[in-house]
Amino acid sequence: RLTWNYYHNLDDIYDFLHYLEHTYPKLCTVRTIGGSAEGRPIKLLKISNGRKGNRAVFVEGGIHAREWISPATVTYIIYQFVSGYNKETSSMRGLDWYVVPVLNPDGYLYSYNIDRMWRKNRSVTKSKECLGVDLNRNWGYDWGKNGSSEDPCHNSYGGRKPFSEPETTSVARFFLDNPDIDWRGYVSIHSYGQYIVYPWGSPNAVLDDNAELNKVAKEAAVNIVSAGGETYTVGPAGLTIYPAAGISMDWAKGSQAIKYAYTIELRDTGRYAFLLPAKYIKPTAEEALIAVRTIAKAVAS
Ligand code: 0X9
Ligand code: ZN
Repeated sequence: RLTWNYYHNLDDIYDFLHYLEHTYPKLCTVRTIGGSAEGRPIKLLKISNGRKGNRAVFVEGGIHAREWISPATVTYIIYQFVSGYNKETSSMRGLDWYVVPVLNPDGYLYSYNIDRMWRKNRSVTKSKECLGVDLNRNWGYDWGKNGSSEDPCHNSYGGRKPFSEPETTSVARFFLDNPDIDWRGYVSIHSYGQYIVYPWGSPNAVLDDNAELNKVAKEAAVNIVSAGGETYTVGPAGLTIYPAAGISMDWAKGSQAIKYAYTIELRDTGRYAFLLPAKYIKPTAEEALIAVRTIAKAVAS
């Protein structure tokens, strides 16, 4: 079991996934979809009632090492969902969920034990001095453009080519290997800033379905406030936060044609920033759960 009163280490998070599979065998399956640069497993939890024809949503957490609230929130969401499954909305239950709570296990461990502010993975680069690729600049859509760096010593280093990293490749390969999954949603969970944003990450043209994606994001933000939560700013990512190319959300939208692609930047707005105290895990995760439920409703309808 996990609790949400403090930030857990990687082993606890992975054990928790196996605990869920053991406790809810009809709903939960754990799979290792690949390995990290340092050889750690990348684990995925599938939540499904097994019905044929379900649409699917991919939820990705922990791509940035220091954003500890992301894996904490993702594990909270899956626990609330699975443990209260029968009371969940029919939209939630009518979807198959594919969840990777920690896409950057090496980075998470490094941030947890050695350098709290580490962001990237831990892969060896062309520079002798600097390690790590920004996994949210390494995806194969618009790679290397706006807001990514060619300097391995920079925090937004995109890698030597698109999908140079085993962490991003593991997700891309999972999609390739499973052509029958009916992907309709992709949610990438980060901190901080309190944003619910959608493509594009680099400010190209406005999407054809901009109005639809905006409507769902706004609805999520309104639902959060109605539940007594914080304010979340909504809009296209590149214009609302800053331009960033080679991000997972744009790959989901642009390369996989997944309609409802979102990035959620969790609490806060800068007071504690990446060092969000653990007492805020539960309220933050509750807000994210509301957002995910709102997106699920749109995906299912
Ligand atoms: O820079 C990122 O990858 C994300 N922000 S973070 O502080 N969590 O690192 C933003 C990704 C969303 N896309 C854009 N802002 N374009
Ligand atoms: Zn991030």
